[in-house]
Amino acid sequence: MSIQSISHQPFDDQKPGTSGLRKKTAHFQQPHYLPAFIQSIWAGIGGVAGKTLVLGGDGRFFCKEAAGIVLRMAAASGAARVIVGQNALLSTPAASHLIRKRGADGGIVLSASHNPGGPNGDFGVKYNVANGGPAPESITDAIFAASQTQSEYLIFDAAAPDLSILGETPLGGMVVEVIDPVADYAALMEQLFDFNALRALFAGGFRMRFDAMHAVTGPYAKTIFEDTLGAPTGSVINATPLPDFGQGHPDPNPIWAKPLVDELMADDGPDFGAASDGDGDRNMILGRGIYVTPSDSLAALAANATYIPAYADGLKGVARSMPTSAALDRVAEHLGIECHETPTGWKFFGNLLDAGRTTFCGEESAGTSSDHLREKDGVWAVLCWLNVLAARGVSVQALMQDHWARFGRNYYSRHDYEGIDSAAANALMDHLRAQLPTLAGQSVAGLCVTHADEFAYDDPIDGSRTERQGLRIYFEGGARLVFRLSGTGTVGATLRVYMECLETRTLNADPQEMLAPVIKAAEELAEIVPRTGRTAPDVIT
Ligand code: VG1
Ligand code: CO
Repeated sequence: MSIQSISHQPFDDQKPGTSGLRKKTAHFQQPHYLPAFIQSIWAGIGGVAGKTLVLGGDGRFFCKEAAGIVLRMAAASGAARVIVGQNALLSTPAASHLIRKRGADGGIVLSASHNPGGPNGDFGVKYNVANGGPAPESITDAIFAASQTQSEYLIFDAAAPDLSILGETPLGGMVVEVIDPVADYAALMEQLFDFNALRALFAGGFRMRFDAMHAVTGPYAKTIFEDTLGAPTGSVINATPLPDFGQGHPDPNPIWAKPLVDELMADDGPDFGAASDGDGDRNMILGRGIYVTPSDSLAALAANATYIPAYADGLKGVARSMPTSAALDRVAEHLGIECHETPTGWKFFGNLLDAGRTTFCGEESAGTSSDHLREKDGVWAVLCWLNVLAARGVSVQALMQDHWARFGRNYYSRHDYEGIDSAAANALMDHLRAQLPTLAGQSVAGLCVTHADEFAYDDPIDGSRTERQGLRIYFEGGARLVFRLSGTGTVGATLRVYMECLETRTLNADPQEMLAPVIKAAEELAEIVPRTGRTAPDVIT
């Protein structure tokens, strides 16, 4: 066995986006591409020698091969130990928990999250730091800088151990420790929630359907909901992780999880429905006859947190990404706690969580979590809902009606225009940006603009500033419009348009109808149709 040093041309496109580096699978499979990026990670974190890492992925095509490459490279560069999920599986929240529990220096998650997988799909690599959370921008910038000049990587020429077998195996001077990917995470969940109340809930005939979308949460959901809590077999569907996610799109929203939504909308549908994404950090929540938007789910959980044992003493504060609706703000005001507004991407919650300034965090894109780890956590969010429903003895529908009656309803929707021409998308944003200073006081589509700006975030803990995080237009009466370009796509540009309005009287209308004036304002201001050539969004959530 020896260490090989391989030379290559540097790559110029390895800038991590909102959540790691994502590219077409074939792009990642081209010679030297993945190893070059891994070597850049080692450079960006000040070397891997002597360090302990956690490694896993969402089971998508190329994960196992990629895990072998990471292991051989970690060994070649002197890492002490890599803790890896059996068969290279680990959900993103489970990886975050393991990093914290084992005191590891960091971790690598092989996933493109909600993006489709397979030879023609997407692949991705995320790096998490010692607190268990996504690497902050200072580190992703250092990784990118290294990737632009680096022309050599080190790799062990021996094969990595068989990852289907639990236990420790040496690889050079490094230890590869293959662990059960579910056990530690399931034990953590048992500490946070009232599992006896949940067992009683299912024993009483409560019916739930959890769609794992052929992605990584299947084994976690089976173990926790069926084996531990007694939900009937079959409550968890699409539970086996498949390399191509069964040719599906593992994004838990009403478009990609439509069969589940249809089932819950039936008169005799289950009491509760949920789905998770490729790497298990997202969640979608449904009750019989109702879809709960992620923004509302976050607000409702914050309002009911004290029904959950881990949060019985109340929340220290809450945080949401900027495009997430202000429903959370209304709850925070009522509770008298801080509510932080951060840029899109979980990495911006890390400092607030570490400093004890916030307990619950969430994003409109179906991410919700707490200070129990440093990622968003799909199964955790589902357990929160089940625990609250069990403690209050109400349905999802009744809980949300009660919530809106107390706090008002922030009608909310996001319209995505996917794979549009990058130059056209940038021109659209530039055109909008140029209008911002003069919008206040103007009337657009019958709505009066109160103020408009481009969001920049000053981190209250480390003082870092992050600019250009989305264009915001506020209207009289509490309506808001936000525009930003996605940082997770792999083809062209994706324009995201986020709309909300506040209603305190009409609580059960169709969001698209309630938001019609805001949608019209978005089209007028951004000239969406002429500039993108699209007459309708690709995805409406
Ligand atoms: C999207 C979401 C964002 C989320 C990110 C990663 O980013 O909008 O809220 O944090 O995906 O989620 P963007 O830049 O495409 O809007 V995941 O589940 O990939 O880890
Ligand atoms: Co994800």
